[in-house]
Amino acid sequence: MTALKQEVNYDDLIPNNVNLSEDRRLRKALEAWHPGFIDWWKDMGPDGFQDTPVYLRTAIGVDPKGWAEFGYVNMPEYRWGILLAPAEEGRTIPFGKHKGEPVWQEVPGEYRAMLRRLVVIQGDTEPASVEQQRHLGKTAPSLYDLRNLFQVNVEEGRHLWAMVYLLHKYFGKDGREEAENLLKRTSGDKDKPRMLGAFNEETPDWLSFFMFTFFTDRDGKMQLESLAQSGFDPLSRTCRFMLTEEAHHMFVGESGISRIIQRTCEAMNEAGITDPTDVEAVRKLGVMDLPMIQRKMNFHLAVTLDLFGNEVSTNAASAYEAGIKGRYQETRIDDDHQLHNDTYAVLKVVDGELKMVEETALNAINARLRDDYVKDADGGVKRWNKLIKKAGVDYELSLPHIAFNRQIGEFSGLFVSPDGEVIDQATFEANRDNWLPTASDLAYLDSLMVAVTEPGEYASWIAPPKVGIDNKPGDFEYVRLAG
Ligand code: BYC
Repeated sequence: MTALKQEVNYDDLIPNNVNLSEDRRLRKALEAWHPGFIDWWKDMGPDGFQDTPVYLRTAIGVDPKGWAEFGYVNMPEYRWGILLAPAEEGRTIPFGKHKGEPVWQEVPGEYRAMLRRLVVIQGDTEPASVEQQRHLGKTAPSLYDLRNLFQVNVEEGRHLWAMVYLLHKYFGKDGREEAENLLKRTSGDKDKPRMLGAFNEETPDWLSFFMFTFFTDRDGKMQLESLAQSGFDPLSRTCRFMLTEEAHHMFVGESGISRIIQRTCEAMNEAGITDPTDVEAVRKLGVMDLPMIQRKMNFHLAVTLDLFGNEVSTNAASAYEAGIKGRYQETRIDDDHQLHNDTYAVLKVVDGELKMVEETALNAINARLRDDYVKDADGGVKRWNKLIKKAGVDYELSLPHIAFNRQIGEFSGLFVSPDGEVIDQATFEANRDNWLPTASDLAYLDSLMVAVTEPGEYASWIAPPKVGIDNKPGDFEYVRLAG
């Protein structure tokens, strides 16, 4: 398939490659939404850094080779744009009952409600994460990390624009209302919370931030990959371009935790501490002990697995059949992409025990995506363990069992250990402090959260990165705090 090029227009208030200047009605609607977005950004975006020049990457095109440029930007002036990956000539619907038919350029009436719901849920997560990360700028461990936080934030803002574009362009009046509502819900708000559980959790410290970008942004990757398969071509193209940016968010998470682990192991070695579970001794060094990192992993994985919805879901089956939301790497899977005669093994609770049960493949779409996610996340954990081993420290991190501490789906209400053993509530509670972050973990983390603002310097608990952003030298001033 050949890609059709579409120039990016940077003269408009809203940079875009969707010919906004020729679609007066849409342009006016988006320009009317714009001030509300800026107000939301100023009220709910990074607290206290609105007039600070930050060395940011801005998307300036959709060519994989040269899509971004770097420069100092005050965040409210960031060029949030609407950018779709190039259209592929002759693209056909890759799965479901319309498989092989030309992709839709307009919303098919029968799937309108389903599509709108998926776009709204996707859109809701983007501003939610910015809200969750709002206060982290005040305690950044370095200017490098501060800049990465803000990069993630502005790109989540752009992803919100991406969904708002779809709502305005394709869903008429109710799309415009939904776009308004995306700015009205707030993470953690008692009356108007964000739609999905994980996006109402707090992100109070930088370990939480790195865990969030490693685990929860990776759900973003998997969901966007599935939506990028969509037969509704504008959604597919939007998600494909969003994925280009998403990669950096997971890099921030994986490398952030790698740098924390590296610093912990180095400090332990320098001090001659050989027992990684001697938490008191390790904490005296001002670094993050590995058992606490494990407990944080347990928490973040469970919360994120809940984002995949019910393992067995007729919603997901309908979206697949309709050709609206596919599987991870759909076009690379060797089957008929209709799945009427296929099954997929799903771990379920049978008479109080965990057992693999063959489900129809269509109903198991969510379970399969979650399985693909776990494999992807496990790759990162293996890389962390290599670092620990290389440092000569005797400790291994591992992902907890998928049934551990779940609130949504098959395992909700069940008590399961991180090893996957079904237990009773009393046993769970007795072990809670070994398995999930404790009040003392959180207090210790809080005590470590002190901003480091000298270029090239880092907090006691994190190693410097191997290379700078945009290949900048170690003492580069990524954020000009002085003004
Ligand atoms: N919390 O059949 P079910 C990202 C609801 S992250 C609360 O089980 P389905 C990002 C569900 O809405 C990716 N409610 O699930 C990351 C439904 O309610 P209704 C975001 C939940 O529909 C970091 C009911 O339970 N994108 O991009 O098959 C930073 C039964 O639903 C939860 C998407 O998720 C929950 N955890 O699948 C920034 C893609 N889970 O409608 C960004 C779009 C389920 O009956 N969304 N429910 O009232 C979807 O594909 C699907 O809606 C879900 C759920 C995968 C979320």
